[in-house]
Amino acid sequence: MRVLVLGGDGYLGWPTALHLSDNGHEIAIVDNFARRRYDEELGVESLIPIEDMDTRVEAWQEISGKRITAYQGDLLDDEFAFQVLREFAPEAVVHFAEQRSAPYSMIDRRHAVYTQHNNVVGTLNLLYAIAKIDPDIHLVKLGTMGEYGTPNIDIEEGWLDVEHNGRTDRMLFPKRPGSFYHLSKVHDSHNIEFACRAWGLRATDLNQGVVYGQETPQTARDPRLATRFDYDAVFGTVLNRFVIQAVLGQPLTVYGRGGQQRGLIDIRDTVECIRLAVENRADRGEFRVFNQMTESFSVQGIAELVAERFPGPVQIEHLDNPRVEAAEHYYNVKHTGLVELGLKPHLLSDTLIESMFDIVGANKHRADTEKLHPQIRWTEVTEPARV
Ligand code: NAD
Ligand code: USQ
Repeated sequence: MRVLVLGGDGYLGWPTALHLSDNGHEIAIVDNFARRRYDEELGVESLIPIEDMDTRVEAWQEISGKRITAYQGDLLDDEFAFQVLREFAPEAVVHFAEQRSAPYSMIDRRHAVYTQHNNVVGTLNLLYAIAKIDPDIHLVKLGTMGEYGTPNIDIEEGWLDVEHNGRTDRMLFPKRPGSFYHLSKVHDSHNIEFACRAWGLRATDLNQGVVYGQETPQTARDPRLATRFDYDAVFGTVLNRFVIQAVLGQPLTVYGRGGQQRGLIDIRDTVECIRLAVENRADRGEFRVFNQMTESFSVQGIAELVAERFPGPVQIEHLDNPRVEAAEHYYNVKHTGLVELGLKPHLLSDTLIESMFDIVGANKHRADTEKLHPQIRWTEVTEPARV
């Protein structure tokens, strides 16, 4: 299939492009390199060195003999979005191209506005481009488990059968997310569901949990194919952070008591889930939702697991939680849709953590320990003087 990967320079977009290319699909990627600019703004770098896009694409062609077309451009530029869809004529579009950090979206008003504008308007431009150019294109969109929040009932895959005052309906599962970033994904989901209903588009919304890991079979073939690995308090995700903290001999930073629970997924399963969603497309008019996670853990449980596996002493520190989230809560998520399509999950109890210690250990000299400590507090309302 011809698959366009939006956000193809990012942590997940690049390994997904390689995985799909390796599986025989014809791939083009789009990126505006915003993620590399957030690094400059925050004064951090990926722990593992990454190449520029031209070098990555050339290296893949040299190693696999397969070509990936790269477009530089911004989804906020509607003419660009329309032009790429016309030129590449994809059968599926995989959409990763959003600002994805919850703490970044909570820095101040400017960052909240940027996040929602970038994510919601970019997706809206894409919906119009698909509807106008070829409504048969399957949109595979990265959402997040955090859209649901932590309700005191079981979390279904996107939809909920409701009985109210003797009447029943099938409704989008109620959402109660925990940051302006997570809220941008809720707004996207509603816009996409409406476009499926109004224009007969076909879409799969993948509510993905927190991703961990750095290598996939394709990225491991050559250092020039490496994907990024974020460890700082703004973009680093919880398990990746705990691994580098253990390696550096720094305390693991559990926020609050660590009773908050999350769905997790190995990066190798992320790329496979995308392949399964692309190859098994939604019907015209269907807004299909999968919960793209394989296991649930409490944050304290993740810290204890890392401490248990690390071959050395590890200290766990409980910091005042900089976020607003439930200290303890019910969490039971249905996630069978992707398994029914053929996903065979890698579980955290397997050997991945050990291999992460090695990869991270080899690059630990690149870490800036100053960037490990969280500075952004959800309860502070920060209004910069100028936008
Ligand atoms: P990332 O920031 O590494 O990658 C996103 C890419 O999109 C970046 O390369 C960025 O430059 C690009 N981009 C952003 N806005 C753009 C725009 N307007 N036009 C063109 N390109 C743009 O993020 P990631 O970790 O690879 O996440 C990818 C997607 O998966 C995101 O939508 C994120 O919300 C979702 N997700 C990520 C995780 C995770 O743990 N990393 C978990 C659940 C969901
Ligand atoms: N946490 C700690 N200590 C840390 C870092 C995080 O206790 O040092 C806690 C947080 O308080 C939170 C949990 O770990 O309860 C997860 O935090 P995270 O930063 O790993 O994940 P989150 O902010 O939710 O965002 C990440 C990605 C985002 C994606 C989301 C999936 O950055 O793009 O959407 O995971 S989910 O969490 O399922 O919504």
